[in-house]
Amino acid sequence: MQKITVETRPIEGQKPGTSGLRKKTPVFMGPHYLENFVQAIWTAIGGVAGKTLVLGGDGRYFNDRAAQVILRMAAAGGAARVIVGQNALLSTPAASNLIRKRKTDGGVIMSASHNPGGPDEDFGVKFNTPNGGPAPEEVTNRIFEATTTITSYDILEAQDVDLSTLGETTLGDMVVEVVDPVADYAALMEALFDFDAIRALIAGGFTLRFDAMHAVTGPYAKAILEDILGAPAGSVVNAVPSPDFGGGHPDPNPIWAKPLVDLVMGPDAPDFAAASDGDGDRNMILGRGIVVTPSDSLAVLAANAHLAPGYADGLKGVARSMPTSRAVDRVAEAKGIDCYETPTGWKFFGNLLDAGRATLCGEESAGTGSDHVREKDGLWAVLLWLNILARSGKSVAGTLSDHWQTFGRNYYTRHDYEALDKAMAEAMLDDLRGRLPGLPGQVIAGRTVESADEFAYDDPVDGSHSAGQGLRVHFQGGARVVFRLSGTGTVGATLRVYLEDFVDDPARLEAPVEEVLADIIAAADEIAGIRNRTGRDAPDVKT
Ligand code: VG1
Ligand code: CO
Repeated sequence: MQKITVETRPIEGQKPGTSGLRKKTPVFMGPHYLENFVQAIWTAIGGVAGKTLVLGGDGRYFNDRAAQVILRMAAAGGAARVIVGQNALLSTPAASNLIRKRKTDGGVIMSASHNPGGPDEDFGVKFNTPNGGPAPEEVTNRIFEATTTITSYDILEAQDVDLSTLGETTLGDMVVEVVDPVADYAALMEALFDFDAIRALIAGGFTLRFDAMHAVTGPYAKAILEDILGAPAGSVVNAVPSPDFGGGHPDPNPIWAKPLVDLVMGPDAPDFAAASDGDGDRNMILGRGIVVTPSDSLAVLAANAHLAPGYADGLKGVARSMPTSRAVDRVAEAKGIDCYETPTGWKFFGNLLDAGRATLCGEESAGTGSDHVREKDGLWAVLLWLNILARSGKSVAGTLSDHWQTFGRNYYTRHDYEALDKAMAEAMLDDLRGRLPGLPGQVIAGRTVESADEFAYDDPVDGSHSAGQGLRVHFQGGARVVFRLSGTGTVGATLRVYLEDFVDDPARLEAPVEEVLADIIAAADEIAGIRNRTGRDAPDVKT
């Protein structure tokens, strides 16, 4: 086996976005593309000589091939050991757990998360640091810089490593340790939650359906929900990871998980339903007759987490991304704990979790997690919900009703306009940015603007500053609209419009969301000129 050095040149556009580098699969499969990026990661972390890394991915097309390349490059870089999930599979939270549990020097996760997979769809790579969390901006900036100056990369000339058999092999001088992707993660879940209570709930006839969306969570959900907790076989559907996710988007929202929504709204609704995304870090929670908004889910979990053994001592604090609704803020206030507001993306929660300032974190995009790992965690959220329901004896809908009665309701929706012309979308937001100072005092669609600004974040732990994190307009009475461009898409630009209003009139707590938010939606369109500029009549996705 011989190490070779391959000459290369910088490839444009290898700047990690909200969560790693995501590109069309053919781009990633292009000459030197993956190799350049991986070498840039090695450079950014001071090389991999003598280090131990974790490697796994969500099973999408090219996952298996990319794993072999990354292993050969780790070996060429002198890595001591790489811990790989069997068949190169690891959910993002399971990878985070392994990085922490085995005290490694970080890990490489191959995933484009909720983006579709396949020869013509999306692929992605992200690096997680030794705390198990996504690389912070300082590291992703270094990775990007390295991609702009790269001249060569090192790789071992070798046969493929057998990743289907558990146990240790070697690649050159490097140990490749193939592990069961589920075992350590399942043990962690068992340590956090009252599995006996959930088991008893299910044994008592409580019904559930989990849709793994043909993605990586299937094996985890089957093992935990069916084998360990006793849900009947077939409770977990679409449980076998497939390279193209069955042709759909593994995105747990009312569009891509429509069959699940139809199920809970129909006559055969189970008591509880849930779905997860491509890499298993997101969750969608549903109950009979109800789809739970992710922001509400975060608030409900924060209010009730003490019912789970892992959180019986209460929460140190909570954190949410800026566009996430402020429902959790009300819970934090009632509990007398801190609530942090961060930019979009899980990498901004890492410092708060490490410093013990926050226990629970969440995003409006269906990501919730805690300090048990350093990633959001779909199945964890499902289990916390089940633990809460098992201990409270309430239904999902009843839990929400009671929550709103206590705290009031933050009505919330997000409108996405996908595949917009990038220059047009950027110009639209640039223009709005320029007009923000003039908005306060204006009455738009019947609502008076109270304040308007561009969100920036100063990390309270390391003092780092992140600018340009979304344009926000607050209205008198507590309503709000936020505009930002997605950092995970691979085609043109995606405009995200986040809409929220607060209601505490007990008579208006169960109204249709679109009705309550109608004038905020109209105001958002007027403020940014969305229809005029995009020529679109309606958003592509409403969540
Ligand atoms: C989206 C979500 C964000 C999430 C990110 C990664 O980012 O809005 O909340 O952290 O995806 O999630 P953006 O920049 O497209 O809005 V995942 O599950 O794709 O790792
Ligand atoms: Co994800």
